[in-house]
Amino acid sequence: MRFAVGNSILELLPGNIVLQDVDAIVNAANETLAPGGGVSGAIHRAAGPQLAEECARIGHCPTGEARMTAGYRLKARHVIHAVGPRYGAHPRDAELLASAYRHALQLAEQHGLRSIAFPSISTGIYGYPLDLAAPIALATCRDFLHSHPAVALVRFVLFDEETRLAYEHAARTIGLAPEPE
Ligand code: AR6
Repeated sequence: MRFAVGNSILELLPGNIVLQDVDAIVNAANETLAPGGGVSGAIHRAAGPQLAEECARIGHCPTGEARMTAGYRLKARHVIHAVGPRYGAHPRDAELLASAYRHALQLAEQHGLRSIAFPSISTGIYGYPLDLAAPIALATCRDFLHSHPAVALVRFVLFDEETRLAYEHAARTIGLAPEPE
């Protein structure tokens, strides 16, 4: 499913983020930037051990922020490690989740990257309810693209059916109109 946002594209795609041929893929990281389970484990396995070495040199990233590394053995040239909140039903969760997406997008733009692929940050091990996280993720990316047209493509790579359906539903609820297939 694709949505036009100004001259840019916001896209929802089922699949595996490690296979994406984009300027940067985003990792759902933790504050230590150490390889974890979930999408982080998959990205580190595919990129090879140099990715964890570069992450260890950076050392830390606060929740709601992001850091960039090379992509090593991945097709993607860069990995942007974004740290979403561990869900605790706190009002600040929403702010921190939006901030993690925004930081990742800002890093991409600052480095002249034009295409970026996200997983659904915080909705796995970190327990953020999908029906709450999906509209925040999509609205944050839509708003960023409106004001930063240099980023041409934001793709959400949705690993399972439940996540894909939640994002498609959220796209409708925030008023994104799909382009004809
Ligand atoms: N491609 C795309 N999405 C994936 C893939 C993949 N290959 N594998 C899993 N997902 P999670 P979090 C989806 O748990 O909730 C890590 O260990 C998954 O189905 O990876 O932000 C970190 O080190 C879910 O929809 O990230 C942190 O400690 C989404 O990716 C912690 O987990 C995010 O799930 C972060 O937890």
